[in-house]
Amino acid sequence: MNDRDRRSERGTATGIATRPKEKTKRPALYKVLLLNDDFTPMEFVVHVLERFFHKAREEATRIMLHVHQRGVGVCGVYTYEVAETKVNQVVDFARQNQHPLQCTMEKE
Ligand code: TYC
Repeated sequence: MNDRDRRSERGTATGIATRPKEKTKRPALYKVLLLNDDFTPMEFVVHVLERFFHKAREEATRIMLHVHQRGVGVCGVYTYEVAETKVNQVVDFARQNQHPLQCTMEKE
């Protein structure tokens, strides 16, 4: 315990507020990635990007074509739990529709 803590306990602190010692850290961010495959219809991928990533049709189409041509692409960047939820929603929705679409996350 330091002098300031002792003064504070006795109630004789001078009332100068100090910042808490612990720094508030920004949360780690994760990229949600879509992977290309030969079977999932392009229109389904565009729909996924609209529905789960709130992309407008033009942006959704641009991302889908990028993944189609390059093999992988970023749908969005989120904190861990949000990214994990998006990945699960996409994979579940793809399976429900019998498409092999793959979605993963990666630390930024
Ligand atoms: N390659 C698919 C096709 O030609 C389209 C596609 C795009 C699939 C992006 C998955 O993440 C994907 N029908």
